[in-house]
Amino acid sequence: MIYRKAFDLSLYLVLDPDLCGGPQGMVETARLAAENGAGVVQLRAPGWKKRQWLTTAAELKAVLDPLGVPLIVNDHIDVALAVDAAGVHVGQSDLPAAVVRRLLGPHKLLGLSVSSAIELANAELAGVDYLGIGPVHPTGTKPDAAPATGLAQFAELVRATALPVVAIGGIQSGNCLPLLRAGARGVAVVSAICGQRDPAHATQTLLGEIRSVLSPCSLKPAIPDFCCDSIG
Ligand code: TZP
Ligand code: MG
Repeated sequence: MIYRKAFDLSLYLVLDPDLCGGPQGMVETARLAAENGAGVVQLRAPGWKKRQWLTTAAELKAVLDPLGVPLIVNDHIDVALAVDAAGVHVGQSDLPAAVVRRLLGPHKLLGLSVSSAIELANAELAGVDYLGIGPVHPTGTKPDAAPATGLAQFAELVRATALPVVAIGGIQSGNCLPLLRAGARGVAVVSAICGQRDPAHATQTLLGEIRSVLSPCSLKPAIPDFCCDSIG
């Protein structure tokens, strides 16, 4: 499956090992979210050793592949390639996007985090498929996050790029709509799903809100290449 041709950013789950209660909790949370409509799952575990990344990435891929949900690996292109993940997501202090694209080849997804107008202006966007912009709201999940953009600056950043944007940071059911109306193609959440008592229900609630704004063609289509975000 060449996910780069069709990917659904509408609800993008970023996993957190602490909130999920460890690797097995991450796999279970990913399964519940994917079964209930999350369009992308990212493995993110800043404190982990590489062997743990590899093991959990392989387990996640085994769960997500049959559901047709792409697995994105945060930061570690070697792990992504080793398990044949759908793609990689990098931030401002990781390998540059152009280097990652060269190593990844043309078919895998590549996401880039941006938190300000300066970062966006300086970003090398060739080969990048989507931007994660945030934190939009203050978040306790990422202690080293940049200051929150707020809605108005987020909207400006979305207007300043032609790439599809997923909003991240402090997003939960009840505050998705203004971000989508500002042009976000979807929302990325950690704590709104990870560590929730009922991740399946949390996923459904978020998707209900998202679907009230996004057109059906922004959502995962029955025919994969028909109307998701796509390139070429
Ligand atoms: N990048 C920017 S904010 C953030 C990341 C990974 C954490 C978002 O977590 P939450 O719990 O959805 O606010
Ligand atoms: Mg990073």
